Amino acid sequence: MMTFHPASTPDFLPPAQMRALQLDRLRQVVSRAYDRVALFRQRLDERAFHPGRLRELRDIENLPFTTKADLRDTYPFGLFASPIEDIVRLHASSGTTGKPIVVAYTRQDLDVWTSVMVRALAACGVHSGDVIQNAYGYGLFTGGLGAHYGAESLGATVIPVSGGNTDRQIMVMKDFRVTAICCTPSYFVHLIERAGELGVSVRDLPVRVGVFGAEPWSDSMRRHMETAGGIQAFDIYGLSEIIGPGVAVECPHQHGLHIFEDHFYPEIVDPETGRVLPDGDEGELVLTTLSKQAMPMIRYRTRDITSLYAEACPCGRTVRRMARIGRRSDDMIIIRGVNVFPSQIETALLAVEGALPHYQIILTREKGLDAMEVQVEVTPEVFSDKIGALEALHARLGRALEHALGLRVAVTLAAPHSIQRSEGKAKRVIDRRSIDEAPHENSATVPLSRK
Ligand code: DLL
Repeated sequence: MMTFHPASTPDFLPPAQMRALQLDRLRQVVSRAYDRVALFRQRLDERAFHPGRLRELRDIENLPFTTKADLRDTYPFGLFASPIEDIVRLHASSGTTGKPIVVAYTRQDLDVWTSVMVRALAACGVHSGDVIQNAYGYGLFTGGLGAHYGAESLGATVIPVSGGNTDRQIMVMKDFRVTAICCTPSYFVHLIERAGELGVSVRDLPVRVGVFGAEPWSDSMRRHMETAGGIQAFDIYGLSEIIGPGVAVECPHQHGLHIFEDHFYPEIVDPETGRVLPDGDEGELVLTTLSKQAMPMIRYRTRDITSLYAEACPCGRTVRRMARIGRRSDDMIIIRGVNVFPSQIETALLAVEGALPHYQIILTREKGLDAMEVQVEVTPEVFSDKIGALEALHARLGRALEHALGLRVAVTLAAPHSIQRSEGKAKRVIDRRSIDEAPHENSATVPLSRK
Protein backbone atom coordinates (compact mmCIF):
# COMPACT_ATOMS: atom_id res chain seq x y z
CA MET A 1 0.00 0.00 0.00
CA MET A 2 1.34 3.42 -0.97
CA THR A 3 0.82 5.80 1.94
CA PHE A 4 1.88 9.38 2.32
CA HIS A 5 3.01 10.72 5.65
CA PRO A 6 3.19 14.51 6.15
CA ALA A 7 6.75 14.15 7.51
CA SER A 8 7.76 12.91 4.04
CA THR A 9 7.06 16.28 2.37
CA PRO A 10 10.78 17.16 1.95
CA ASP A 11 11.26 13.89 0.00
CA PHE A 12 9.22 15.47 -2.80
CA LEU A 13 10.64 19.04 -2.88
CA PRO A 14 11.43 20.45 -6.33
CA PRO A 15 15.21 20.00 -6.80
CA ALA A 16 15.89 23.75 -7.10
CA GLN A 17 14.17 24.36 -3.78
CA MET A 18 16.13 21.52 -2.21
CA ARG A 19 19.46 22.94 -3.47
CA ALA A 20 18.59 26.38 -2.02
CA LEU A 21 17.71 24.81 1.33
CA GLN A 22 20.92 22.79 1.32
CA LEU A 23 23.09 25.83 0.60
CA ASP A 24 21.43 27.80 3.35
CA ARG A 25 21.91 24.98 5.86
CA LEU A 26 25.45 24.26 4.68
CA ARG A 27 26.47 27.84 5.41
CA GLN A 28 24.96 27.63 8.88
CA VAL A 29 26.49 24.30 9.80
CA VAL A 30 29.95 25.27 8.56
CA SER A 31 29.83 28.51 10.53
CA ARG A 32 28.76 26.61 13.62
CA ALA A 33 31.61 24.12 13.26
CA TYR A 34 34.10 26.94 12.59
CA ASP A 35 33.00 28.88 15.66
CA ARG A 36 32.79 25.92 18.03
CA VAL A 37 35.09 23.06 16.97
CA ALA A 38 38.82 23.76 17.40
CA LEU A 39 40.02 21.11 14.93
CA PHE A 40 37.73 22.36 12.18
CA ARG A 41 38.61 26.02 12.75
CA GLN A 42 42.32 25.19 12.62
CA ARG A 43 41.90 23.29 9.34
CA LEU A 44 39.93 26.08 7.70
CA ASP A 45 42.42 28.67 8.91
CA GLU A 46 45.27 26.62 7.43
CA ARG A 47 43.48 26.78 4.08
CA ALA A 48 42.64 30.45 4.57
CA PHE A 49 39.04 29.54 3.75
CA HIS A 50 36.44 31.40 5.76
CA PRO A 51 32.85 30.00 5.96
CA GLY A 52 31.64 33.30 4.44
CA ARG A 53 33.19 32.20 1.15
CA LEU A 54 30.60 29.44 0.64
CA ARG A 55 28.60 30.93 -2.24
CA GLU A 56 27.32 27.82 -3.98
CA LEU A 57 27.02 24.14 -3.08
CA ARG A 58 30.08 23.23 -5.13
CA ASP A 59 32.21 25.38 -2.82
CA ILE A 60 31.93 22.50 -0.35
CA GLU A 61 34.85 21.01 -2.29
CA ASN A 62 37.11 23.57 -0.61
CA LEU A 63 36.38 22.17 2.81
CA PRO A 64 38.62 19.55 4.44
CA PHE A 65 37.46 15.95 4.93
CA THR A 66 36.72 14.53 8.36
CA THR A 67 37.76 10.94 9.03
CA LYS A 68 37.21 8.28 11.65
CA ALA A 69 40.76 8.99 12.85
CA ASP A 70 39.67 12.55 13.70
CA LEU A 71 36.96 11.12 15.92
CA ARG A 72 39.44 8.79 17.58
CA ASP A 73 42.05 11.51 18.05
CA THR A 74 39.56 13.85 19.70
CA TYR A 75 37.99 11.10 21.84
CA PRO A 76 35.64 11.41 23.62
CA PHE A 77 34.09 14.89 23.24
CA GLY A 78 36.55 16.86 21.09
CA LEU A 79 34.29 17.38 18.07
CA PHE A 80 31.23 18.49 20.02
CA ALA A 81 29.81 21.85 19.01
CA SER A 82 27.35 22.12 21.91
CA PRO A 83 27.99 22.47 25.63
CA ILE A 84 27.18 19.36 27.65
CA GLU A 85 24.04 21.06 29.09
CA ASP A 86 22.54 21.06 25.60
CA ILE A 87 23.42 17.45 24.86
CA VAL A 88 20.64 15.05 25.75
CA ARG A 89 21.98 11.74 24.39
CA LEU A 90 25.27 10.01 23.63
CA HIS A 91 25.78 6.88 21.54
CA ALA A 92 29.00 5.08 20.73
CA SER A 93 30.18 2.70 18.09
CA SER A 94 33.07 0.33 18.57
CA GLY A 95 35.85 0.44 16.05
CA THR A 96 38.28 -2.29 15.08
CA THR A 97 40.92 -0.72 17.27
CA GLY A 98 40.08 -0.37 20.94
CA LYS A 99 38.47 2.98 21.71
CA PRO A 100 34.91 3.55 20.53
CA ILE A 101 33.83 6.71 18.80
CA VAL A 102 31.31 8.82 20.68
CA VAL A 103 28.45 10.74 19.05
CA ALA A 104 26.15 13.35 20.60
CA TYR A 105 22.67 14.72 20.06
CA THR A 106 20.84 17.85 21.19
CA ARG A 107 17.06 17.74 21.62
CA GLN A 108 16.74 19.16 18.10
CA ASP A 109 19.13 16.52 16.71
CA LEU A 110 16.94 13.80 18.21
CA ASP A 111 13.86 15.40 16.61
CA VAL A 112 15.60 15.38 13.23
CA TRP A 113 16.64 11.75 13.70
CA THR A 114 13.06 10.79 14.59
CA SER A 115 11.73 12.65 11.56
CA VAL A 116 14.09 10.94 9.11
CA MET A 117 13.23 7.56 10.62
CA VAL A 118 9.51 8.34 10.18
CA ARG A 119 10.24 9.15 6.53
CA ALA A 120 12.29 5.98 6.17
CA LEU A 121 9.62 3.71 7.61
CA ALA A 122 6.90 5.48 5.59
CA ALA A 123 8.93 4.90 2.40
CA CYS A 124 8.92 1.16 3.23
CA GLY A 125 5.11 1.27 3.44
CA VAL A 126 4.96 1.06 7.24
CA HIS A 127 2.12 3.06 8.80
CA SER A 128 0.09 3.57 11.93
CA GLY A 129 -1.72 0.33 12.65
CA ASP A 130 1.44 -1.66 11.96
CA VAL A 131 2.95 -3.69 14.78
CA ILE A 132 6.72 -3.34 14.61
CA GLN A 133 9.13 -5.80 16.13
CA ASN A 134 12.26 -3.76 16.69
CA ALA A 135 15.03 -6.33 16.97
CA TYR A 136 17.93 -3.93 16.45
CA GLY A 137 20.05 -3.82 19.59
CA TYR A 138 19.05 -1.18 22.15
CA GLY A 139 21.95 0.51 23.89
CA LEU A 140 24.99 2.39 22.66
CA PHE A 141 24.32 1.04 19.15
CA THR A 142 22.11 3.53 17.28
CA GLY A 143 19.89 0.89 15.62
CA GLY A 144 17.51 0.17 18.49
CA LEU A 145 16.63 3.66 19.76
CA GLY A 146 16.79 5.20 16.26
CA ALA A 147 14.16 2.85 14.87
CA HIS A 148 12.18 2.97 18.13
CA TYR A 149 11.44 6.67 18.20
CA GLY A 150 10.77 6.80 14.47
CA ALA A 151 8.27 3.96 14.70
CA GLU A 152 6.54 5.49 17.71
CA SER A 153 6.31 8.90 16.11
CA LEU A 154 4.84 7.30 12.98
CA GLY A 155 2.04 6.06 15.22
CA ALA A 156 2.88 2.40 14.81
CA THR A 157 2.90 -0.02 17.75
CA VAL A 158 6.51 -0.70 18.72
CA ILE A 159 7.72 -3.83 20.45
CA PRO A 160 11.15 -2.90 21.88
CA VAL A 161 12.36 -6.49 21.93
CA SER A 162 16.01 -5.61 21.03
CA GLY A 163 18.37 -8.25 19.61
CA GLY A 164 18.88 -11.82 20.81
CA ASN A 165 16.73 -14.38 22.63
CA THR A 166 15.62 -15.83 19.32
CA ASP A 167 12.94 -18.21 20.56
CA ARG A 168 11.21 -15.35 22.36
CA GLN A 169 11.42 -13.24 19.19
CA ILE A 170 9.53 -15.93 17.32
CA MET A 171 6.87 -16.17 20.00
CA VAL A 172 6.47 -12.37 19.90
CA MET A 173 6.28 -12.33 16.09
CA LYS A 174 3.54 -14.93 16.10
CA ASP A 175 1.51 -14.04 19.20
CA PHE A 176 1.61 -10.23 18.85
CA ARG A 177 0.73 -10.45 15.14
CA VAL A 178 3.78 -8.51 14.05
CA THR A 179 3.42 -6.88 10.61
CA ALA A 180 6.87 -5.26 10.27
CA ILE A 181 10.30 -6.19 11.56
CA CYS A 182 13.47 -4.12 11.93
CA CYS A 183 16.77 -6.00 12.36
CA THR A 184 20.00 -6.86 10.56
CA PRO A 185 19.46 -9.03 7.47
CA SER A 186 21.67 -11.77 8.88
CA TYR A 187 19.53 -11.92 12.03
CA PHE A 188 16.33 -12.20 10.01
CA VAL A 189 17.81 -15.18 8.13
CA HIS A 190 18.52 -16.75 11.51
CA LEU A 191 14.98 -15.98 12.75
CA ILE A 192 13.36 -17.65 9.73
CA GLU A 193 15.51 -20.71 10.20
CA ARG A 194 14.93 -21.04 13.95
CA ALA A 195 11.19 -20.50 13.46
CA GLY A 196 11.19 -23.44 11.04
CA GLU A 197 12.82 -25.63 13.68
CA LEU A 198 10.09 -24.63 16.13
CA GLY A 199 7.42 -25.55 13.59
CA VAL A 200 6.57 -21.91 12.73
CA SER A 201 6.55 -20.81 9.11
CA VAL A 202 7.35 -17.08 8.99
CA ARG A 203 5.82 -17.03 5.49
CA ASP A 204 2.45 -17.82 7.00
CA LEU A 205 2.59 -15.12 9.69
CA PRO A 206 1.15 -11.59 9.18
CA VAL A 207 4.64 -10.00 8.95
CA ARG A 208 4.82 -8.28 5.53
CA VAL A 209 7.71 -5.76 5.69
CA GLY A 210 11.33 -6.04 6.80
CA VAL A 211 13.54 -2.96 7.27
CA PHE A 212 17.07 -4.29 7.15
CA GLY A 213 20.41 -2.55 7.49
CA ALA A 214 23.58 -2.00 9.53
CA GLU A 215 25.54 -4.43 7.33
CA PRO A 216 25.88 -5.13 3.61
CA TRP A 217 23.51 -7.63 2.02
CA SER A 218 23.06 -8.71 -1.56
CA ASP A 219 20.07 -8.96 -3.87
CA SER A 220 20.37 -12.76 -3.65
CA MET A 221 19.98 -12.42 0.10
CA ARG A 222 16.91 -10.24 -0.51
CA ARG A 223 15.34 -12.95 -2.69
CA HIS A 224 16.05 -15.56 -0.04
CA MET A 225 14.46 -13.46 2.72
CA GLU A 226 11.46 -12.41 0.64
CA THR A 227 10.71 -15.98 -0.40
CA ALA A 228 11.40 -17.72 2.88
CA GLY A 229 9.86 -14.95 5.02
CA GLY A 230 6.91 -13.94 2.82
CA ILE A 231 7.84 -10.27 3.23
CA GLN A 232 9.06 -7.33 1.20
CA ALA A 233 12.64 -6.58 2.30
CA PHE A 234 13.83 -2.94 2.34
CA ASP A 235 17.36 -1.67 2.72
CA ILE A 236 18.02 1.09 5.26
CA TYR A 237 21.38 2.80 5.60
CA GLY A 238 22.99 4.96 8.21
CA LEU A 239 26.00 5.39 10.44
CA SER A 240 26.54 6.64 13.96
CA GLU A 241 28.88 9.45 12.93
CA ILE A 242 26.15 11.04 10.81
CA ILE A 243 23.06 10.23 12.92
CA GLY A 244 22.43 6.44 13.04
CA PRO A 245 19.87 4.62 10.88
CA GLY A 246 17.81 6.93 8.65
CA VAL A 247 20.37 8.50 6.32
CA ALA A 248 18.90 6.71 3.30
CA VAL A 249 16.28 4.08 2.55
CA GLU A 250 14.68 2.18 -0.31
CA CYS A 251 11.19 2.96 -1.57
CA PRO A 252 8.83 0.31 -3.01
CA HIS A 253 10.75 0.43 -6.31
CA GLN A 254 13.75 -1.06 -4.52
CA HIS A 255 16.19 0.46 -6.93
CA GLY A 256 18.63 2.49 -4.88
CA LEU A 257 18.20 4.24 -1.53
CA HIS A 258 16.75 7.74 -1.28
CA ILE A 259 19.03 10.00 0.74
CA PHE A 260 17.33 12.47 3.10
CA GLU A 261 19.20 15.26 1.38
CA ASP A 262 17.70 18.10 3.37
CA HIS A 263 19.76 16.82 6.33
CA PHE A 264 22.63 14.86 4.74
CA TYR A 265 24.55 16.22 1.77
CA PRO A 266 26.14 13.43 -0.30
CA GLU A 267 29.26 13.49 -2.46
CA ILE A 268 31.10 10.62 -4.14
CA VAL A 269 34.88 10.82 -4.16
CA ASP A 270 37.72 8.73 -5.50
CA PRO A 271 38.84 6.83 -2.36
CA GLU A 272 42.50 7.17 -3.36
CA THR A 273 42.72 10.82 -4.42
CA GLY A 274 39.66 12.36 -2.74
CA ARG A 275 38.64 13.92 -6.06
CA VAL A 276 34.87 14.49 -6.37
CA LEU A 277 33.31 12.17 -8.98
CA PRO A 278 30.26 12.85 -11.18
CA ASP A 279 26.83 11.24 -10.64
CA GLY A 280 26.84 7.62 -11.74
CA ASP A 281 30.52 6.99 -10.96
CA GLU A 282 31.28 4.57 -8.19
CA GLY A 283 33.38 5.82 -5.28
CA GLU A 284 33.42 6.55 -1.56
CA LEU A 285 30.37 8.22 -0.05
CA VAL A 286 31.20 11.46 1.76
CA LEU A 287 28.44 12.96 3.89
CA THR A 288 27.96 16.39 5.43
CA THR A 289 25.30 16.86 8.10
CA LEU A 290 23.28 19.95 7.21
CA SER A 291 21.37 20.39 10.46
CA LYS A 292 23.33 18.64 13.23
CA GLN A 293 23.95 20.82 16.25
CA ALA A 294 25.80 18.71 18.81
CA MET A 295 28.29 17.20 16.40
CA PRO A 296 28.31 18.59 12.89
CA MET A 297 30.18 16.35 10.47
CA ILE A 298 31.72 18.15 7.55
CA ARG A 299 32.64 15.97 4.54
CA TYR A 300 32.81 12.75 6.55
CA ARG A 301 34.61 9.92 4.73
CA THR A 302 32.26 6.98 5.28
CA ARG A 303 34.47 4.35 3.55
CA ASP A 304 31.24 2.98 2.06
CA ILE A 305 31.38 2.48 -1.70
CA THR A 306 28.38 3.50 -3.82
CA SER A 307 27.26 5.81 -6.61
CA LEU A 308 24.55 8.49 -6.92
CA TYR A 309 21.68 8.15 -9.38
CA ALA A 310 20.69 11.38 -11.07
CA GLU A 311 17.48 10.06 -12.69
CA ALA A 312 14.09 10.66 -11.12
CA CYS A 313 12.49 7.74 -9.27
CA PRO A 314 9.06 6.48 -10.36
CA CYS A 315 7.91 6.79 -6.73
CA GLY A 316 7.91 10.58 -7.14
CA ARG A 317 10.53 11.32 -4.49
CA THR A 318 12.94 13.92 -5.76
CA VAL A 319 15.68 13.28 -3.21
CA ARG A 320 18.58 11.57 -4.94
CA ARG A 321 19.23 7.86 -4.66
CA MET A 322 22.43 5.98 -4.00
CA ALA A 323 23.21 2.42 -5.02
CA ARG A 324 23.06 -0.22 -2.30
CA ILE A 325 26.28 -0.46 -0.36
CA GLY A 326 27.84 -3.79 -1.19
CA ARG A 327 31.28 -3.05 0.14
CA ARG A 328 33.55 -0.66 1.98
CA SER A 329 36.83 0.68 0.75
CA ASP A 330 38.47 -1.09 3.68
CA ASP A 331 36.90 -4.55 3.46
CA MET A 332 38.76 -5.56 0.34
CA ILE A 333 40.73 -8.73 0.78
CA ILE A 334 43.85 -8.94 -1.32
CA ILE A 335 44.63 -12.56 -1.83
CA ARG A 336 47.60 -13.57 -3.98
CA GLY A 337 47.30 -10.24 -5.74
CA VAL A 338 43.59 -10.58 -6.53
CA ASN A 339 41.09 -8.18 -4.98
CA VAL A 340 38.12 -9.92 -3.43
CA PHE A 341 35.10 -8.45 -1.68
CA PRO A 342 32.96 -10.55 0.71
CA SER A 343 29.83 -9.43 -1.17
CA GLN A 344 31.06 -11.17 -4.35
CA ILE A 345 31.37 -14.38 -2.36
CA GLU A 346 27.84 -14.05 -0.96
CA THR A 347 26.35 -13.54 -4.41
CA ALA A 348 28.27 -16.49 -5.90
CA LEU A 349 27.32 -18.85 -3.06
CA LEU A 350 23.64 -17.99 -3.04
CA ALA A 351 23.37 -18.69 -6.76
CA VAL A 352 24.13 -22.37 -6.09
CA GLU A 353 21.21 -24.50 -4.98
CA GLY A 354 21.86 -26.46 -1.80
CA ALA A 355 24.01 -23.75 -0.21
CA LEU A 356 22.57 -21.73 2.67
CA PRO A 357 23.15 -18.04 3.43
CA HIS A 358 25.38 -19.01 6.34
CA TYR A 359 29.00 -18.66 5.40
CA GLN A 360 32.32 -17.51 6.70
CA ILE A 361 35.55 -16.50 5.04
CA ILE A 362 38.74 -17.58 6.75
CA LEU A 363 42.08 -16.06 5.84
CA THR A 364 45.33 -17.73 6.78
CA ARG A 365 48.97 -17.39 5.83
CA GLU A 366 51.45 -20.18 5.41
CA LYS A 367 55.07 -19.54 4.53
CA GLY A 368 54.20 -16.02 3.48
CA LEU A 369 51.43 -17.13 1.15
CA ASP A 370 47.85 -16.02 1.80
CA ALA A 371 45.08 -18.58 1.60
CA MET A 372 41.33 -18.18 1.69
CA GLU A 373 38.84 -20.78 2.77
CA VAL A 374 35.12 -20.31 2.31
CA GLN A 375 33.01 -22.34 4.70
CA VAL A 376 29.40 -22.68 3.66
CA GLU A 377 26.54 -24.52 5.26
CA VAL A 378 24.48 -26.92 3.21
CA THR A 379 20.80 -27.70 3.52
CA PRO A 380 19.85 -30.69 5.71
CA GLU A 381 18.49 -32.42 2.56
CA VAL A 382 21.84 -32.30 0.78
CA PHE A 383 23.66 -33.14 3.98
CA SER A 384 21.66 -36.29 4.59
CA ASP A 385 21.85 -37.31 0.93
CA LYS A 386 24.37 -39.69 -0.55
CA ILE A 387 28.05 -38.69 -0.52
CA GLY A 388 27.71 -38.06 -4.26
CA ALA A 389 25.37 -35.10 -3.71
CA LEU A 390 27.81 -33.45 -1.34
CA GLU A 391 30.70 -33.96 -3.73
CA ALA A 392 28.73 -32.52 -6.61
CA LEU A 393 27.75 -29.48 -4.54
CA HIS A 394 31.33 -29.00 -3.42
CA ALA A 395 32.50 -28.98 -7.04
CA ARG A 396 29.72 -26.58 -8.11
CA LEU A 397 30.58 -24.13 -5.32
CA GLY A 398 34.28 -24.28 -6.16
CA ARG A 399 33.52 -23.49 -9.80
CA ALA A 400 31.06 -20.70 -8.91
CA LEU A 401 33.64 -19.01 -6.66
CA GLU A 402 36.46 -19.42 -9.14
CA HIS A 403 34.28 -17.92 -11.86
CA ALA A 404 33.20 -14.97 -9.66
CA LEU A 405 36.59 -14.20 -8.13
CA GLY A 406 39.04 -15.33 -10.80
CA LEU A 407 40.79 -17.28 -8.10
CA ARG A 408 40.74 -20.83 -6.78
CA VAL A 409 39.74 -20.93 -3.14
CA ALA A 410 39.26 -23.80 -0.73
CA VAL A 411 35.59 -24.58 -0.15
CA THR A 412 34.51 -26.42 2.96
CA LEU A 413 30.97 -27.71 3.26
CA ALA A 414 29.74 -27.24 6.79
CA ALA A 415 27.01 -29.25 8.49
CA PRO A 416 23.69 -27.49 9.06
CA HIS A 417 23.96 -25.18 12.13
CA SER A 418 27.72 -25.39 12.47
CA ILE A 419 28.40 -21.74 11.58
CA GLN A 420 27.69 -19.27 14.34
CA ARG A 421 24.49 -17.26 13.86
CA SER A 422 24.50 -13.50 14.23
CA GLU A 423 22.13 -11.52 16.41
CA GLY A 424 23.42 -8.17 15.18
CA LYS A 425 26.05 -7.45 12.56
CA ALA A 426 27.36 -10.69 11.05
CA LYS A 427 31.07 -11.40 11.23
CA ARG A 428 31.79 -12.84 7.81
CA VAL A 429 35.57 -12.60 7.67
CA ILE A 430 37.93 -14.23 10.12
CA ASP A 431 41.44 -13.04 9.47
CA ARG A 432 43.98 -15.33 11.08
CA ARG A 433 46.88 -13.97 9.07
CA SER A 434 48.27 -11.71 11.76
CA ILE A 435 48.23 -14.65 14.17
CA ASP A 436 49.87 -17.00 11.66
CA GLU A 437 52.61 -14.55 10.75
CA ALA A 438 53.34 -10.84 10.71
CA PRO A 439 51.08 -9.04 8.21
CA HIS A 440 52.21 -8.84 4.65
CA GLU A 441 52.21 -5.26 3.46
CA ASN A 442 50.25 -6.10 0.35
CA SER A 443 47.38 -7.64 2.26
CA ALA A 444 44.81 -5.69 4.14
CA THR A 445 41.38 -6.44 5.38
CA VAL A 446 39.12 -5.17 8.06
CA PRO A 447 36.40 -7.57 9.19
CA LEU A 448 33.01 -6.71 7.77
CA SER A 449 31.68 -6.29 11.23
CA ARG A 450 33.14 -3.45 13.15
CA LYS A 451 30.98 -4.01 16.20
O1 DLL B 1 24.85 0.44 11.63
C1 DLL B 1 23.37 2.33 11.86
C2 DLL B 1 22.24 1.52 11.36
C3 DLL B 1 21.47 0.82 12.26
C4 DLL B 1 21.94 1.48 10.02
C5 DLL B 1 20.38 0.09 11.81
C6 DLL B 1 20.86 0.78 9.54
C7 DLL B 1 20.09 0.07 10.45
P1 DLL B 1 27.20 1.94 12.71
O2 DLL B 1 27.20 0.87 13.72
O3 DLL B 1 27.92 3.20 13.01
O4 DLL B 1 25.72 2.41 12.41
O5 DLL B 1 27.75 1.32 11.36
C8 DLL B 1 27.72 2.07 10.17
O6 DLL B 1 27.46 0.07 8.84
O7 DLL B 1 29.26 2.85 7.53
C9 DLL B 1 28.17 0.81 6.72
O8 DLL B 1 29.49 0.32 6.50
C10 DLL B 1 27.37 -0.23 7.45
N1 DLL B 1 25.95 -0.18 7.04
C11 DLL B 1 24.93 0.43 7.66
N2 DLL B 1 23.78 0.25 6.96
C12 DLL B 1 24.12 -0.46 5.86
C13 DLL B 1 23.40 -0.96 4.73
C14 DLL B 1 24.69 1.60 11.94
N3 DLL B 1 22.09 -0.80 4.60
C15 DLL B 1 28.26 1.25 9.02
N4 DLL B 1 24.10 -1.62 3.76
C16 DLL B 1 28.18 1.96 7.71
C17 DLL B 1 25.43 -1.81 3.89
C18 DLL B 1 25.51 -0.72 5.91
N5 DLL B 1 26.15 -1.39 4.93
